[in-house]
Amino acid sequence: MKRISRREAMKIVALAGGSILLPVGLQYRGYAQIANGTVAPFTLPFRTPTVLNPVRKDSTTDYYQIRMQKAQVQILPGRTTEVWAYNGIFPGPIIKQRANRKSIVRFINNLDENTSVHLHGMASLPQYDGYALDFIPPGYYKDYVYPNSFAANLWYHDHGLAQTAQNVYMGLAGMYIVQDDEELALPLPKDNYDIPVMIQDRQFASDNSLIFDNQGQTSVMGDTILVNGVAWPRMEVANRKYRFRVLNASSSRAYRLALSTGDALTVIGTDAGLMSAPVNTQDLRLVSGERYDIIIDFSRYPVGTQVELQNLPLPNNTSFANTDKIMRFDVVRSQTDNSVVPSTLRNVEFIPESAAVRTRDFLFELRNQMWMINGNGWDANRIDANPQPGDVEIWTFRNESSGAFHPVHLHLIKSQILDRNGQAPFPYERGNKDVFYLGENETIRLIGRFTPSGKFMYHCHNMVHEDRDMMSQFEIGQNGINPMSALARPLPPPPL
Ligand SMILES: [Cu+2]
Repeated sequence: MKRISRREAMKIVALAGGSILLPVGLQYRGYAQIANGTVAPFTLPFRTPTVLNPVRKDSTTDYYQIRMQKAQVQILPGRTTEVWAYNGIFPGPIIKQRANRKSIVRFINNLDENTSVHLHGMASLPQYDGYALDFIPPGYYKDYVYPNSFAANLWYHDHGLAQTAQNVYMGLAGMYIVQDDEELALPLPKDNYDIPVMIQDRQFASDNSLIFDNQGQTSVMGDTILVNGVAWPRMEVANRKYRFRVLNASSSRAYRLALSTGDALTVIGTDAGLMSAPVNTQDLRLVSGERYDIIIDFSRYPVGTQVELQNLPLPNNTSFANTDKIMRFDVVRSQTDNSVVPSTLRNVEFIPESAAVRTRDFLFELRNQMWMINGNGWDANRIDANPQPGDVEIWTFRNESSGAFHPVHLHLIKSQILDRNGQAPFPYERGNKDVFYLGENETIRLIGRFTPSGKFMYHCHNMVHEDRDMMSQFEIGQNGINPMSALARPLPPPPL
């Protein structure tokens, strides 16, 4: 944690016009907006990212274009911060799409880095899944095809081999929301009361530039919590229900969300869509890549109440002065609320254990200073699991260490947790998911149906671990589409 000397503190006070009295020797962080590199929690207004409009539409498809570029953005008071951003905004624009309408998204690389774009949670064909070696080099573009086959809260982010952590940290992440008629027909909070919440942690230098420090290939843990790119925002709300689509888009940090009032959060959806029924929970933990759809009912509070969204402690999360806070809701007005959280949300098919034709075991561990799965690192020429199309399998993930947790992510398929250390999963985890919190000394078993055919990655979603080298691949069936079969092309592109 950064501390400043008395002399530096006096200099800051002088720069601020001498109007702020700072107790001598007090750590400045959290006290006032007085310097670059910091801001007091709950002083900046909440905002949501821009929704991207398609360049054009036809009867089946919406066509989008996103340029990856360096940009200077205002994150903290004072100097701007250089980011590597989709369309130059941080975080990237939100894409909202209807289920079963196709998207074609052209990503243009105007950065100096290799990139690869993964739409996390989408059942994409292998050549559009953001395979780690399927680079869009600087000066190239690639058109990704997305089927949008089911409603869920997804996100697109960089997946370039060995540089995912830094590319995402510098800004390459955005949300992608797919909705279907069934979900839209539910009386849940909508429009201005349906809010995306992307949580990330960052560390800033005194000139407000981003510091990327992976602590010797272990984890990136920032001291500043950003929600939709704003440090610890303050959101004015009405005393009614809101829906929050929460995504942990941090490189490494996990969160354990809770309300300062001690009241329950109502979970209505997991990574891959709505749950069968809402679940109330006092707190909720989520690792990098995980999404939870939650309802907070502010009608419990009189106008004038301030409710903090807190981040409770978790092992192997590095704590700083204000990393126990995420954002604050200020109940500022009363309003009638016609929204309802139905007791049945969706018919989620739970696959019975008896349907599984095979079990596979995966050990996630640090070996010889490398993050490994079953003793192996990444090798594009090696396949570590080969289910046949339509097979139901049980995969067991083991973490025998107390020194790290691992967010395990499977591409392509959605699956369900059977148990964790032999116990039922948390009630709020009982839905379709694609990222699994594999905690310290935990063993989890999940069940999923592997279809359709093709070669896809699975890996730790602590992006520092993923980069070195906790990533492998499965292949469903034989002779599926090669992930490298739709390579990026040099600029300029033809019209979309
Ligand atoms: Cu890991």
